[in-house]
Amino acid sequence: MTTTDTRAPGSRTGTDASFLGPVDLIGLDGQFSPDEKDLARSVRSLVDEHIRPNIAGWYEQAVFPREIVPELARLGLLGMHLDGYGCAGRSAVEYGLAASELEAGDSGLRTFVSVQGSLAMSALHKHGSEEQKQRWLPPMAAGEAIGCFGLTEPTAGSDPASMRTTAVEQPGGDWVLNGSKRWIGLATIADVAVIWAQTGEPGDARGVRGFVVPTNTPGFHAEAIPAKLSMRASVQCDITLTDVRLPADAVLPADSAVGLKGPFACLNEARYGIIWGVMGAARDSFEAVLRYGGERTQFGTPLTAFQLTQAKLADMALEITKGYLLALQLGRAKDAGTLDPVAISVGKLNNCREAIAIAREAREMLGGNGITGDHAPLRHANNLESVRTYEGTDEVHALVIGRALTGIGAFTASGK
Ligand code: TGC
Repeated sequence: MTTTDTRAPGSRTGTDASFLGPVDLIGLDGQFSPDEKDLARSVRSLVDEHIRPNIAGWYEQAVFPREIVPELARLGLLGMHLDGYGCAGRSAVEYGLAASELEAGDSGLRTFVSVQGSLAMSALHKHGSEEQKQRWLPPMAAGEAIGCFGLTEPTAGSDPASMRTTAVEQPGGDWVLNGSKRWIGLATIADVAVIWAQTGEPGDARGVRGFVVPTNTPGFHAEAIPAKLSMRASVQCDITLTDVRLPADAVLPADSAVGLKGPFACLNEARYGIIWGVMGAARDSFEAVLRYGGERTQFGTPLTAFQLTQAKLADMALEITKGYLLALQLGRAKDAGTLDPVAISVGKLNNCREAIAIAREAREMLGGNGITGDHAPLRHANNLESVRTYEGTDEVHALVIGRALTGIGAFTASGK
């Protein structure tokens, strides 16, 4: 038997005005401060005004919309969690909410903010000299300079310690870099690249150092990776470095940047943003199918009146709610300075896995119409293929969690 609730979807008692929309059945809204919600709403307005009307076209034509960069800068979203140097100094929770709203628009646009802020700017902010920070951070926060972060290589993805890019110190102190990087977001449009290179013996994780490389340095070449089936409104690139000569002061000098813990500290920032971001894509997929299901009639009944549809919507809502709760727990810990990298792995693995399942389920519920660019879920699902892979695959994060649970590293057959 079908009973009808005359209230609109999402108008349940206590959640009438939840900024998270109809998915918020447990009053998550009350866990956020007015400032946090205001920030989320302004990012949502930016997405509604500048991204939603155009994203299907950008995605189809594989265009990264550079014109969006000043808008992101105007809201203070570039390096927003950093202090000083023109950065907004926002909290981790605010940063997470912004990532979530941006990714409700498209993962590629959220990735721009992550690569610029969490990777390139964080590397400079955490590990750079005062001169490096003064030179690059203010224009990067203003969107006048774009940065990229080169860690991954054609043969070194999950295992960055095996990188082959070398930096050799010359008599007189200059450095010469040779090698290649792959899957580097924004490299073709970047003004500056933070390149991680081996200064010691091959495979020596402690020999890895970071270098600040203006992309107009002779020998630096970036090329966009063509024919992607995911993150099409975003740029990922190959970089080749051929005898790139840098002055002595191009190295990131801080002790925190000596060895692989230098780039990993930046990956923690980007992984943290993903935990929130992907829940935005999941929420947008859920809302798309909730709307569609209320309008689309089959067998004389709106799809949302079918029990199987409601069961799927309920499962989606549970996972989105749990995903936001997890993100919020980690965000509050980050703001308190107590966030452990293992907890970031928990969030990244869980929320990516659930978000992609939700986006795929939403596509299925849209039927044939769901494979067109008129509906977001398949675009989200395709994008999330990249998001679940970059910044640590599911397997890497499962093994980080496994090591924390058992005390045994199982990354290699020899049990490292
Ligand atoms: P191990 O090699 O033994 O450790 C090296 C040092 O790093 C420290 N460390 C961390 N520090 C802070 N945060 C973390 N999350 C850290 N993980 C490790 C570690 O304590 C050690 O420090 P020290 O002082 O002893 O030298 O590494 P491990 O055995 O701990 O880790 C193994 C594993 C597999 C987990 C790690 O290699 C890993 O996370 N691999 C995945 C790498 C990854 O996520 N790659 C994606 C990079 S993203 C990119 O380049 C392109 S996408 C971005 C774009 O769009 O441009």
